[in-house]
Amino acid sequence: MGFVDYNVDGQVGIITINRPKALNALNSEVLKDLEAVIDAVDLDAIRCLILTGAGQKSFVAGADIGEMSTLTKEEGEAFGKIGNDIFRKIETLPIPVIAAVNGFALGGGCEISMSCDIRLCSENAIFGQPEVGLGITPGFGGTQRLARIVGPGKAKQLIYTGRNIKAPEAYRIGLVNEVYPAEELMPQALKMAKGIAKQAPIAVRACKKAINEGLEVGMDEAIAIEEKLFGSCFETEDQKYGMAFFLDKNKEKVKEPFKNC
Ligand code: DAK
Repeated sequence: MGFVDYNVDGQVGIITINRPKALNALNSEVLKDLEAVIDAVDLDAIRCLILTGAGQKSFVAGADIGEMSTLTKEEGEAFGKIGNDIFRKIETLPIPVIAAVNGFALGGGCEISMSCDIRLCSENAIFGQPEVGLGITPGFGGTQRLARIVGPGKAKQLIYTGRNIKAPEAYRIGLVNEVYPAEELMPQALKMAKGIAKQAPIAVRACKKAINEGLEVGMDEAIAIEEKLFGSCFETEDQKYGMAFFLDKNKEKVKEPFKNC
């Protein structure tokens, strides 16, 4: 599809933003294609997604500055809403999404990576929210998600100064989970995604929901959310099989794949 490719490897879906001439910057067309690809993911078959950028140099170099430069206030708000709705869709997808950040993740690029559950990056990755240098605020959730991931102090420092950071610093402040040599990034992302896909899917989905929804509320409510989701796993085929397998003393037995029911 246009600016966004979609490939399947077993139970893992790989979404690639493919506009390398503009370092995969997000214009309206890219956002439209991205939404269509996400909407078309077969959630009965796919258990984990990887989001990456085409080429060796950039994950996503931000929202398209050329397109944004002539927006009116109303158009700017509308553009922000399109991006925010898609990023929120990624964040709340029932299955986990891993961002494989292969280079620049600036502005909207850093923001889309933060709407994913896990960020892995290459050694040449560069993260930043340079918007204040362009006369705007981060508009795709950057002020909110960066503060939640690295804490308000670090987030404010990065956003107010517009300073870009390299992979080791992103790792040190907890913005990325792991850093790999460029050629190992996709194999490692795939290995992690397949490892997730092997777990009981109902339980993995419940964990994502519990963590995301629990972070939005106070601890009492959060624990109640966890209790409900914990309870929802019982009587599923996967729970019965997973526990029966553990309790079976026959150590020769090989674990069957979970059935997602
Ligand atoms: N937009 C459009 N084109 C871009 C781009 C971008 N963000 N980033 C790079 N490109 C294009 C360049 O214009 C160039 O195109 P040609 O000249 O070849 O046609 C091509 O990609 C290659 O880029 P460079 O020649 O600049 O490559 P370099 O290696 O020299 O530099 C760079 C790479 C990533 C350091 C540099 O390209 C750069 O600084 N890019 C801009 C990075 C940036 O500032 N990103 C943040 C954008 S602001 C909101 C909604 C959303 C947002 C804000 C508000 N609301 C409406 C509420 C989000 C804002 C942003 O993301």
